[in-house]
Amino acid sequence: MSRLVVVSNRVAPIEEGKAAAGGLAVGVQDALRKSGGIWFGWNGEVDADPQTRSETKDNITYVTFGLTKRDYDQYYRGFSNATLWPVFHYRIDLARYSREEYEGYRRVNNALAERLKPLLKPDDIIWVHDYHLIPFAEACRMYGIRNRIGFFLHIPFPAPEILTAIPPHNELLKTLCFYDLIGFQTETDRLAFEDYITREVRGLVRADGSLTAYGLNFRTGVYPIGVVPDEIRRQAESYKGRRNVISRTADGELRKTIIAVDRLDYSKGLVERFRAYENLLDRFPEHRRNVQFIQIAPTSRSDVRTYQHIRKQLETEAGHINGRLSELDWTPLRYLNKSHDRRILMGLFRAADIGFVTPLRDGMNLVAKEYVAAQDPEDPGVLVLSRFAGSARELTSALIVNPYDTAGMAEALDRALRMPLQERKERYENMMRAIRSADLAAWRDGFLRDLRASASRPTLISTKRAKASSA
Ligand code: GDG
Repeated sequence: MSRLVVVSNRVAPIEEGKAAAGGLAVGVQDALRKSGGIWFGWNGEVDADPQTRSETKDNITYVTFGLTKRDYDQYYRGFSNATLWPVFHYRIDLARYSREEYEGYRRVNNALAERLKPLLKPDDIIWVHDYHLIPFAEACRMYGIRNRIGFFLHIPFPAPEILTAIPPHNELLKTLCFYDLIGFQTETDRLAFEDYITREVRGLVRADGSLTAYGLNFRTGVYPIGVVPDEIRRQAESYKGRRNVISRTADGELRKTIIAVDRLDYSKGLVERFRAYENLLDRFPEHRRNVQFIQIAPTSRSDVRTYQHIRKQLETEAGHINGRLSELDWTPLRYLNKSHDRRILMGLFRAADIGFVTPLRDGMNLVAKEYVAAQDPEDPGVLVLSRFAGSARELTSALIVNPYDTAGMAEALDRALRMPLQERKERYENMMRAIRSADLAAWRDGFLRDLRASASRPTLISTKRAKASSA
């Protein structure tokens, strides 16, 4: 079997079973372990003189490097996270565009391709992850890399009307078409991409699903990322600390618990969620004192300005709710702005009566699937899920809500709090069927099968030109 080379912005910690390892890291590690290969990406360090490090464990070599401050500012903090992330999540209002940052983004992608080239064998297949690396395949072709290269977009692909807000959208999309296979989380994302290709650049979509645009031939596919349900259930069952977390009412009853876990990001709809919870307590006062809401939201990308703003806004909102509604023996909302061990999270999911997952836009949202997989089949909780999460396409037995509808979300919470056991079980079983049939292994194997089946590309551009554009 040919070796696998994974390229992603960040390389996950090397120690196996590390608490922080999320779904993507587990899936990638697993795929690499099967065929052996390289995981290539940034080590998270910013350094004046960044070094490349290589470490081999069993059949996987981890090749990581640092970024200079300029590369970090332009490629990571700038174009990736201040332009692409907000626009791809439909937040043009939060996006900024700087030509220098875009050039930095292209420069870093070129430099990474140049660094990867000497590590490759002719029959390696290359799997590239996410929006930081859209132009990576084009850069590889410029350096004469002829291997099969596939790309998976973890976040949504926006409608063309939104995408075209990015000034170099056409150039950016052209670079994307250098991949042999482009994978999306949902059919909606894939159709948005096809819409751009057919309407903006008059590309061709053939009956067999292959596409031609900008003189390039490539394929697309839908590969919803999944979880490892049995492992989640084991982790959830092994957590013994829930007694300390779920508080009791004056009568000694366990309080109904609503749980939410997100990276602190404006796409996750946290403010809207807090307001919906407040609306529940105002309109259905019988739940007061009998319910608690635990929101875990570890800080992310804290040096991007819009992230500092959302953090302040949430602190204000949480303070407002607790200040207005708390009693001496009841705190309605517990907002924890720090990360927790994965086993604890899975245990909390199992202990909670409601998983409240309401992003304004999300490629998939693994938390929704994790919450369901962690439940006790004999007494499962209820998932309240935003229609704008990719996972809502599969988890149709959740209570589906619109995160812009505060009153509607409060009503869904009320319904979930009252839902009889039989209905909870039926919904849970339907969702588990969907989770099992599209688990993490299905995502990985489906993508790699299609990538292996695709034809590798000839070198299109001379190495001389590549050197000039990466200088
Ligand atoms: C992107 C896309 C897509 C969260 N807090 C802690 C913690 N987590 C874990 C969760 C989950 C993961 O992080 C978050 O995954 P999500 O899918 O919910 O969201 P993003 O981080 O935005 O991921 C998303 C995903 O890529 C995969 O393709 O689904 O749409 O935006 O696994 O449990 N883990 C630990 N401590 C925490 O405090 N250990």
